[in-house]
Amino acid sequence: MDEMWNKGSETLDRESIKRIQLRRLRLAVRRSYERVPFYRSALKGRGLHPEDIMSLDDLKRIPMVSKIDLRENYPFGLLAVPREACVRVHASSGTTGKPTLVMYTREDIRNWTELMCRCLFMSGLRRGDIFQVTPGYGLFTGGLGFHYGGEALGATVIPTGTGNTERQVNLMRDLGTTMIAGIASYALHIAEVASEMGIDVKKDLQVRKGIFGAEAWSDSIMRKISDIWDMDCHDIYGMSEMYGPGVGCSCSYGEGLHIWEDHFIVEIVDPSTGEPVGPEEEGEVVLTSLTKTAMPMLRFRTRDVSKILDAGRCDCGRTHLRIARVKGRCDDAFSINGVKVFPGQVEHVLMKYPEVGMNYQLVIEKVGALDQLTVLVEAGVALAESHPSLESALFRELRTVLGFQPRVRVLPPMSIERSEGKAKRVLDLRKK
Ligand code: DLL
Repeated sequence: MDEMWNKGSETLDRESIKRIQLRRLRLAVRRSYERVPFYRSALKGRGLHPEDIMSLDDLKRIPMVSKIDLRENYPFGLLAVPREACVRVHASSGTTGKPTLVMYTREDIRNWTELMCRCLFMSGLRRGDIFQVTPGYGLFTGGLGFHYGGEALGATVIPTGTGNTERQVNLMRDLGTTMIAGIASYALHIAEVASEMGIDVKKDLQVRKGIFGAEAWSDSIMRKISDIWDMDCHDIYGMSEMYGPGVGCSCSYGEGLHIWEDHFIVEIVDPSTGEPVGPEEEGEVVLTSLTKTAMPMLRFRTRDVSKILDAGRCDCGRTHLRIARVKGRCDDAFSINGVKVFPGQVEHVLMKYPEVGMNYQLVIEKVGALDQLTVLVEAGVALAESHPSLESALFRELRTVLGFQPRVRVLPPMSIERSEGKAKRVLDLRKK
């Protein structure tokens, strides 16, 4: 049994969770109907009145919302409170065109902070820890989300934000940072920069705990980060539309992520039809916020691919259901001559090889009438001359996993461009 930040809420029995969910869902639907014209007309369009929501099963009758609805109602259209009641604005990262903005009341910030405390505590953060927050501060929810959680929990927070990696490493060494939060690919980049500075992250730094998220990262990347840093790693999930990071997190048993069901309802649907999939089947994650006041979100289509794991009790003692680690986004998957590929499938193969370095990129082009996938992968620092044998080993395994023949090119370390935010893994030149 794990220690917990909020044992009462984290170990609620199933009946209590359902009761809380129904009460909060009915309230959220009523507030949305009464205060947000967009929701009122969407619900009316289905012939639904808030009083029709009598059980959790009725959730299915509510129409789903997507990022497009947020953009169309930019900037204040989905507010369920007067703008004056909002104390914070964030935006979703990586969007093209109009950003999708999200707003928070004081109560929202309080709830978000509570969820962050649960996740951070679950990942090992304690009073007395020195906690370095490396995701960007600003419109991205990563920096301030971790910051507020870390402070409320009572850790000493270092708000470095992203970038200036040498300074990050110097601070880690000088202040004795014990835990870091970040985007998974950035944890690998920090280790590379440290090694160029002559710093061994295992021996010279005291960072032994890490919490990462914001992009899909495979089990093998997690193992690589754990090995390089000698660190206990946790996976945290979330999105701006649901406060930010903190929707769920992996516990010390590491089997998927607990989703805080007293604040969110999770559904998994078939991305093409929107219909629920069977138990433990993979599909698109759809989330309903139960406590957000400024911008309630009813059945938000995340585009993320996951599945609900066995809802039985986890050995950590928490009762909130678990979803599998997010595999990617429905729109990340690309098709090579009709074969569907998730970048994570390739990553999983690459990271099994210790000779493989920190970074990779998938380039897709048209060669004549056919699609061609080239896997660019950096060699680890230690690899000098055996590129051809690594290339052919990777080629053989990728061919088996993917079912077609990709090209594989092993490049020198540090030759693929780094990004300070989420990594850009796929370069689809067919779209240019
Ligand atoms: O990325 C919030 C966040 C910050 C989460 C820091 C975790 C850590 P957005 O910029 O709105 O918010 O992007 C949300 O990122 O729909 C997923 O596609 C992806 N994502 C977030 N966490 C994970 C994760 C933040 N643990 C989008 N695994 C989501 C896989 C993740 N994908």
